[in-house]
Amino acid sequence: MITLYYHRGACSTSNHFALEEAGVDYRAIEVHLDRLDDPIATRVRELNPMAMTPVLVLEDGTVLTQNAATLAYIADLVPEKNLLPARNTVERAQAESWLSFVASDLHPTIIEYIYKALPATEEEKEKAKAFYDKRVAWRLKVLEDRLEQRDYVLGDQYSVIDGYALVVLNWSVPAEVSLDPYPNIRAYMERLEARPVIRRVRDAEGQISW
Ligand SMILES: N[C@@H](CCC(=O)N[C@@H](CS)C(=O)NCC(=O)O)C(=O)O
Repeated sequence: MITLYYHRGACSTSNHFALEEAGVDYRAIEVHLDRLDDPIATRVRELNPMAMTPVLVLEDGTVLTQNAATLAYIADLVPEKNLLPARNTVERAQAESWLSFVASDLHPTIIEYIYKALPATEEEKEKAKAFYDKRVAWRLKVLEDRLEQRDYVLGDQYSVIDGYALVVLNWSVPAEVSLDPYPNIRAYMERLEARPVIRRVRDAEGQISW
């Protein structure tokens, strides 16, 4: 049976919808990640180094995270229900573009709007800054750990994920986030920048000045 760890009303509820639509055997366990000593929260933090929901645990113990992956996985369990178009079709690529739109554009932008754009007192601004300092550091640490024994995110082989990660990591400059505490990330960026293809694209696009 699949286990879903979710937080009520959070993005993980979309996985709850998907499992229910799919009609597969599952159990859904609510978690409050802000409760530091709570055993379920501790378990989810162990399962997912991002300390976020959704977390799916498959029958064989495999852990899946990230909505774009978990929702696609659930949809593919029941192709006859058409929760996503079939893999290796143009329709699937178009659907994944919408899935990514929700996961990486709509979702984080609305969350950030809540924290950053609404009028805030000095105290609230400081709280938001502290919130983001922790959030950025946590994400960088996840990548730092991932790169401990790997040259690239997926292992020995460069993938499109690395080019994407490099562009986002370059934004640490305008974000004024120092990457000094992350030696694996620094070495990774240097490795990527040294790739002939990336050098060619850099030359073609011209130097960035932030
Ligand atoms: N990129 C992640 C984002 C997951 C996410 O933002 N989860 C939120 C709930 S909507 C969460 O667990 N937040 C807890 C926290 O930030 O401490 C995904 O798509 O799964």
